[in-house]
Amino acid sequence: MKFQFCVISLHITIALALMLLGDSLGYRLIKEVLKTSSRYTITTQVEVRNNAVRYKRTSRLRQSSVEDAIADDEGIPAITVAEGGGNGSTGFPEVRRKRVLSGVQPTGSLHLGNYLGAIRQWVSNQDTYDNYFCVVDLHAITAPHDPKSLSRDTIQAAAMYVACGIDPSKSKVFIQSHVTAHSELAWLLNCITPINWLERMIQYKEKALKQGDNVGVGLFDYPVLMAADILLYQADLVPVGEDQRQHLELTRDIARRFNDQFCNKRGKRKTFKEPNALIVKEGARVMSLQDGTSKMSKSAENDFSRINLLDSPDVISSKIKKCKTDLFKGLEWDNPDRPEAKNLLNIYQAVTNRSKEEVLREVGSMSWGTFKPLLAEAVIAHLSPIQHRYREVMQDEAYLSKVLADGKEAADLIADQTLGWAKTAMGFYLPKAPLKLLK
Ligand code: AQP
Repeated sequence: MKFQFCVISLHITIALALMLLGDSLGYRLIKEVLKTSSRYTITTQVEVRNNAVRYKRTSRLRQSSVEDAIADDEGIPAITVAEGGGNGSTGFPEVRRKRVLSGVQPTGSLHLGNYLGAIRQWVSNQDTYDNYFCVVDLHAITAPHDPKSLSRDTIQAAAMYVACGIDPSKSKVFIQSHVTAHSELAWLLNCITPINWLERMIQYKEKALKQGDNVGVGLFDYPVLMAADILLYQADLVPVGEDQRQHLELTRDIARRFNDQFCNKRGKRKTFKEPNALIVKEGARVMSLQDGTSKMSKSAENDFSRINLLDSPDVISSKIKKCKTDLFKGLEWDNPDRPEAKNLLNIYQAVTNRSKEEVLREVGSMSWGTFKPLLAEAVIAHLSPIQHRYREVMQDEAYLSKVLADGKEAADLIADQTLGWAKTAMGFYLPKAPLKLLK
């Protein structure tokens, strides 16, 4: 702060000198300084809590926070407080880590594909990024759903994130519908997204075909809600598999269109950051146990097509025993005629944490009959500590509620701010009453 004050004073001195010399640059410089200083002077009190910075507002204009810099793509460094109170004891902002946003739909019990393709990778990147992981329950209702199971599936998914190793002291865990800005921003983005952009979405076409006559507008609009999820947090990176890549591209297009349409004046801050894909590891796509060419999925009718993370050892053994195989001898990875062999080897490699070469050396010459029990044993051993931790988390209701409440609070902070920027940029008349102070 002292430093800023000195810089501002110096600018004013130079500007006054230039004004005395009759130079219009002096006026412009004074204007710039006033503009810059207003950004800092409306912030009166900084507090760090739950790894988030909060600013008590003294102005109703907008909450000046470190996030201002994030959306400010004009060479201003993106800053925020890092985990554990930022740069030591002061708790003042430092250069922020790249932010990641991701989620899983509570459309049923989470399976090995969700874990190996998504959650496990979130866990391993947990110390590298600033993470926001949500259970995307608003997405879950884009297909016909059973109200009786939605809330159970939602809380179970949240507990499963923690059981799989998401550490709430490092990553924010929350439920999408608890942060109302998601729906609100989705509506704003709906109004600027051309229909033909959505008509091109492959996932919509595939899912609509599966749903038959019962296709709701929500399914069509799914990618816009996903864009809102990502853009609200000014996410830098979004972990995506091949199937979600088109949706991320659409998110970037929507962000660019919005910025071009509403933030095109010189010097005006862009509302949204264009996110990039965080490439998911090769081999992380887990295929159905009944068909090595289609992905393992929660909504597939046949429960024997997937291994649910909560399946008992007996169920896992039986599913692997009955999974589809082929008539070839031995096991191999790269034969295009053997998608099932590739899939099961991928799973074995992932749950044993070995290299391809090690796996091939161990099991390459095995028959299916020898390999299947070995695979079942490895999957059971890998999932056993996760299932144990899951039961602990589910039994500790107070803990889980606190995790979700803290996650919501942290998410609200950023989401409301972005939503405010979006509404301002679109020309909404915002409430004039002073905003409630953040506790
Ligand atoms: N089979 C899979 N292999 C690798 N990754 C997968 N993911 C899902 N299935 C696999 C990844 O899990 C994350 C969350 O997915 P989701 O539940 O939000 O949606 P989804 O991709 O549509 O998953 P499902 O299981 O197929 O759900 P339903 O049946 O409801 O549509 C994503 O990162 C996804 O890539």
